Amino acid sequence: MERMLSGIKPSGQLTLGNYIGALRNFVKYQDDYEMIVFIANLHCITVYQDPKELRKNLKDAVALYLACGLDPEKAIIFLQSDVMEHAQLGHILCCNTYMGELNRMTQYKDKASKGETGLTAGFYVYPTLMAADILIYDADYVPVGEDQKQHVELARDIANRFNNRYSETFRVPEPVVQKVGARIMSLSDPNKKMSKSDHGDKGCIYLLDDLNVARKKVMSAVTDSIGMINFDPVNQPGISNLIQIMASLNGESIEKVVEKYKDCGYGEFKKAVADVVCDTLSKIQERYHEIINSNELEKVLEEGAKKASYLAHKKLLKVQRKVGLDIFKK
Ligand code: ATP
Ligand code: LTN
Repeated sequence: MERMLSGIKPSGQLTLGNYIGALRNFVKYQDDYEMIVFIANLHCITVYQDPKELRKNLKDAVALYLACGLDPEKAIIFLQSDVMEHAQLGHILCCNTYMGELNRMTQYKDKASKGETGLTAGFYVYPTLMAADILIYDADYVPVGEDQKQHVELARDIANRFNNRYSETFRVPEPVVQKVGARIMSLSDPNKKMSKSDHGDKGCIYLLDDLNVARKKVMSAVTDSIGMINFDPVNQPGISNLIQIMASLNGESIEKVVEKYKDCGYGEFKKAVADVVCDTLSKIQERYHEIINSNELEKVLEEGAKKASYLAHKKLLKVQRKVGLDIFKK
């Protein structure tokens, strides 16, 4: 069976964007692939996190993984920092990556070009740790949102370079970016991605939002004065975003949604979107409340870390041998 791997940073509460762009797909994939999913807590601390809040976000993220339907019987689910080999391989890959490559990574480039101060070295080498996450398990496919594709491409370059330098070692992974829902936008500013680290953004729907709050956010989504339900992300970014949310959650095509609602006013359409969003959230939240205070979370993470460590350790030893770090064979 081919292997698929992905991770989410718990840098805040998980959002509807994370669900549509990532989690929901992981659940589908777990039946057809050997699925490995983890909580990228090491990536998360590349930007300072309040420890208490981070711990809460981590726990909620695992509970939400399960609440959204990830099944520990089918997928390996673990916390990144529980598998030490990620950071160790990260260092070795860092030594096989050029600063020029890291300078070109959009996530870094954007912040650096805005003159943002206080960027950490961890943030700069973030893509090499991500490459380690992927390559250590020989993943065939990496489902990510549009914004992360460049990082998977770098992981491919690093894998090829390493394989050429030290002989065949890593499988070269393919990014998988879905067509609909790869970039859900903020409801208050549809030109900006819905992002969990934009704390206090009224246009961000959190999976654990009170249903009335979520409904209000949809009802006050920024639209336009054109007054027609069209899928036109350039001229009607707000309405197009709502169409995309509706299509993703209902499993319908964009065209079908447009056809169905083309004669509706914006208010009526927003109400229909709010219904679908609230229905999705209420199912997730029901399951979340069942598991958040059970001992299921600890068991899942312990079991997941055991399985992942076994695979990661074997691979790291192989890499260390290739690089010449060992003296005696282990
Ligand atoms: P941050 O604000 O900390 O950058 P984020 O919410 O943007 O976080 P990530 O942790 O970077 O999300 O992403 C986890 C996964 O969810 C990735 O595959 C990412 O592409 C996807 N994702 C995140 N936000 C969206 C979105 N608005 N639309 C679609 N997919 C998204
Ligand atoms: N950088 C990713 C999270 C992430 C990831 C990974 C995704 C860390 N390691 C490995 C896929 C594979 C993000 O910000 N979404």
